[in-house]
Amino acid sequence: MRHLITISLLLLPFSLFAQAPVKTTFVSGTGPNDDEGPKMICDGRLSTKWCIDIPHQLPYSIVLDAGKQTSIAEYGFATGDDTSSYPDRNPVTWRLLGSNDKENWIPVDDRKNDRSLPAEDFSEYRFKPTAGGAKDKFRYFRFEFIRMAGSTRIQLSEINLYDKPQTPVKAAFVKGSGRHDKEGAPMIADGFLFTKWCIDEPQEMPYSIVLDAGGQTPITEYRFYTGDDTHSYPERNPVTWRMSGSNDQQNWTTLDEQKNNRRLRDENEQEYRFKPATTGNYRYYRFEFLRMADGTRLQLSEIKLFK
Ligand SMILES: [Ca+2]
Repeated sequence: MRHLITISLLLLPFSLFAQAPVKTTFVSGTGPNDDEGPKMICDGRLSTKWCIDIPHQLPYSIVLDAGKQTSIAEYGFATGDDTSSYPDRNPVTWRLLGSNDKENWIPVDDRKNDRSLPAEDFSEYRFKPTAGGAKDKFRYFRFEFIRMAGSTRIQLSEINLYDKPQTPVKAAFVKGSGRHDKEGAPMIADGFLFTKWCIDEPQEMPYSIVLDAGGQTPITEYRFYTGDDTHSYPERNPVTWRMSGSNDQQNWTTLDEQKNNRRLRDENEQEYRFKPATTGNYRYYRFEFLRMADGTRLQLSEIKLFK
């Protein structure tokens, strides 16, 4: 099953990206122009990657041409074909700069020790630029990769630029496990990270939450947010869960299943993004939590859906 999904992604490389990225062409980059060279970063294929280990050339760079002056709402890094085995190659410290003449470069984004990229293959993670030039229009964009998670080798299969941000879906709480008190299930969709769903009712497991997208809406990404004291209680993070879609709240179709996924860390109010294995035209979305990192208490501050 997992194999079939992987193969279909390779055959339809753009299907992974819910929204069409800005068309870019390669200008320059660090490394030899071989089959794992820098050109592979914008060939539109997840099956090819930029994978280099040339420490004396650090920081590694990639320059892309957006074809015309463009304001970048978000950019995405897609992991490689074996990132689950080599997560140490994920970049954690980098800069993004913009220019219109390839000589004067303005900071667009700056990331230090950002561990957002998952230890997963072929997985795109998007970032919203926040530096001084984030809202300005540029034709050329230069990425400088300063540090990786645990190695001097970097690997990424694609870098995508987006002129529009991913669209959040306004989802209303329908029902959920446990008492609806001040740490009850409705807190999962109230829009605040300082309120949370925190439940320890083993007889009700698996814990579930149902959200209403307001109309039939294919969901291409969901995000979990940890609680206000997850740093002290990381054992409350979910590790095994299922996401399903329905239009009548009776017949549910499984869209994603995660087993023993340890992506959520011991950090408060942090965002973690997941792509469902399947999307469909559903109005209601259910999350069932089957196991936590340790024990039977679950806590999350928010679940958000994106189309
Ligand atoms: Ca590629």
